[in-house]
Amino acid sequence: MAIGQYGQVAGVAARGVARRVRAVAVLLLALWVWLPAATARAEDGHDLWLRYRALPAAQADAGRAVAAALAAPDASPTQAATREELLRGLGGLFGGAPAMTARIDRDGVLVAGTPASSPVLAKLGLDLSALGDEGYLVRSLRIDGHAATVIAANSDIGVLYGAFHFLRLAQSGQSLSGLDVRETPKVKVRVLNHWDNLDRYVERGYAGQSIWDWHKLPGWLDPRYTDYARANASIGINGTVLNNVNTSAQMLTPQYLEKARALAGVLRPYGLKVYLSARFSAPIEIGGLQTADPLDPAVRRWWQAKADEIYRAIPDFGGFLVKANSEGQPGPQDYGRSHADGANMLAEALAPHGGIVMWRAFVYSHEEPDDRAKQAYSEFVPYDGRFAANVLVQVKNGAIDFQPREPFHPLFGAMPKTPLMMEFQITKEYLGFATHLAYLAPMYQEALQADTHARGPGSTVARVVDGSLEGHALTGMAGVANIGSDRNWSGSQFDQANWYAFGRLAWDPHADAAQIARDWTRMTFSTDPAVVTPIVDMMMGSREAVVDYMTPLGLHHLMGRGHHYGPAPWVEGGPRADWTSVYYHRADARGIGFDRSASGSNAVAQYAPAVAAQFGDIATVPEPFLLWFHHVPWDHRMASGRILWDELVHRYGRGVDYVASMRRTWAGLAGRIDAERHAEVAAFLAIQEQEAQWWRDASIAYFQTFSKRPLPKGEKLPPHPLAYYQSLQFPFAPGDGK
Ligand code: GCV
Repeated sequence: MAIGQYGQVAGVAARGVARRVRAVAVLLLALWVWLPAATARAEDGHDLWLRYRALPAAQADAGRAVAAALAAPDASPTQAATREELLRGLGGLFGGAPAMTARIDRDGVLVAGTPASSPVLAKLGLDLSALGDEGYLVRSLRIDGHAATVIAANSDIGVLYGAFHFLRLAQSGQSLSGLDVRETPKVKVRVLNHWDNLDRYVERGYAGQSIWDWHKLPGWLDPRYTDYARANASIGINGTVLNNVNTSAQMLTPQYLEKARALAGVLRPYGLKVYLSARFSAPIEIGGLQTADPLDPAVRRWWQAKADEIYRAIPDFGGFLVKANSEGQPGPQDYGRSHADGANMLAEALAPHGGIVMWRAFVYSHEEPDDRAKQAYSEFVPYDGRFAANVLVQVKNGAIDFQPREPFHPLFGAMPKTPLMMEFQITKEYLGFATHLAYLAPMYQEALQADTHARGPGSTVARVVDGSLEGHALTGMAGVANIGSDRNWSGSQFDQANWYAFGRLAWDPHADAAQIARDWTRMTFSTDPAVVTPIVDMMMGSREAVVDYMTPLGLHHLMGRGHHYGPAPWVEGGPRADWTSVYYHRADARGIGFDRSASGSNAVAQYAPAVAAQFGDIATVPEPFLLWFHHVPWDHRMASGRILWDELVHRYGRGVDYVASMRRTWAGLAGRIDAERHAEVAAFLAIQEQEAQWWRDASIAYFQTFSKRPLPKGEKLPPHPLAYYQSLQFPFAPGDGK
């Protein structure tokens, strides 16, 4: 191009640029005027289930009549938070906040407080003795001849929980008259476990970065921390472990303890205690000692001094969570000591301050070639009764690792002298990451309602966890958080339901998954039955669909290596056999499945005799666990009348079909759900359908090389040869362990 020409072109370009700049300026001005209004209406899921959008007129009128005025103290931070939440919630729902009052001189006063904080409640003399320090009651009654509602408890936190209960009733469109609610938590320690690293990377996290902005702490307290605390308090969660179980010792340095102190200050008014994951080798890494041997006096002194230091900064510190001698983490076995030795050393350091140790039973040894499913039991049962009184042993729901379906962990019921806390995974490491709609409460409920038979029929896992089976007062439930920096907190709208359901089940492990789904849907989307019913139906079958299209009939651990994304039943080789897929499915020309019966690894023997007999016999094992416990011939006749191979193929397809049906249901809700959230869910469901199909096709292509059988009539062949599925690589899939 000649220079003159260039100049001419440049001149034209310059005029074009000027025109574009003017156009952009006009657009920006328009946006400046329009955006505030638009964003005020935006529904991107950031408000979680605490949206407090205006109720339909009739419900709002009825609500206003019940809570026209509010008598609630605000002398303590928790009281202030309670009052603020009630004003915010009732104001949003009823179209105007109630007036504040100190007297009951009319109908429709909502009274919230303790006998110590509220003169009205002190005069009423309600019997609160059975409520403990976190329970509450919500009751409609008459005070001085006026209709009133009271939210009463023995502690400020109890009142806050009660306020959230009242708001839930209002928000989910339930009647606010004739109330007589009495609630106490059935589990004492109800905690989230964040697998968040100090560089904000979240292991197995699919919702962005860690919400803890460590670098800016303690100077900057992101308002999100308060919203996080509100959301947790609304479902009764009372603790949070801030850092990953695969932790750096840095967390225990003064620099980071100062940051944790700042977070504790924000979370405290909402009843959330801060806990930390502790690296067992910290005395060496940050303490300058030569050893971390739990029986070494210098090591014990180091932990005691560390505990004293932490409690000086955080007087209500909850305690430590420890992953030891598991997946390369240091632990007491490095010194020939036991898990009890390690846990008790930390327990001793925390005990004078009232802290606890949550010692994880997720262990499987590098040296031990035994069935991985058996190892935690083998390592822990001999120490039953040897743990200090302030130790909870934290046990995953199943013996392998948060698979879409696992039988309950055989440790439940096998350590009667030790309080065992449940560990569920809320983040969906093995259930499709953020994009697959899988409501996990039915999975949690399945584990909790499983009968260990430890003390005869009715010895459910829930009764082990709530302490009622063996009379333990220290009880707990942990959920591996799915929370991150994404606007919608959990990576998807529906993953919020799993956070919500975890909290509700930690409060009451006997609660019902469908009821929880109804409450969540009413609060999150709409109280309209035309919306609630299809959404709840869709949610309730969603986890089973994932089981179907990923790991039907008891198959497990068949996902991509390392990142765990997508199907890879062909994974073999590498550092250890029990990190491969072939170790778990054991497909061959004869059949498929892991023989854990008496003729195989005999893992069934770790269950109580009645359960072992049921699981150990191919004729009585429930079909959902068939291939977990047995190696089954391809032509084994199933309850449906199909042979095993045909049944497998059928289940894969059934899972895909379910996702297609969820897409149709969701499409039918267009216009009834705000456009932004509707579009996001629709897009994610489309991804889920593609990926479900991928799981089905890849799995069938692979297993057919063993079964050597045709697909049943009407079933479509995978569109690609096996080599295609095997060639797919995902080096940047999120959440991988580092
Ligand atoms: C935090 C599985 C996960 C790991 C996790 C581990 C655990 O193995 O893949 O990322 O590590 O469980 O629970 O400790």
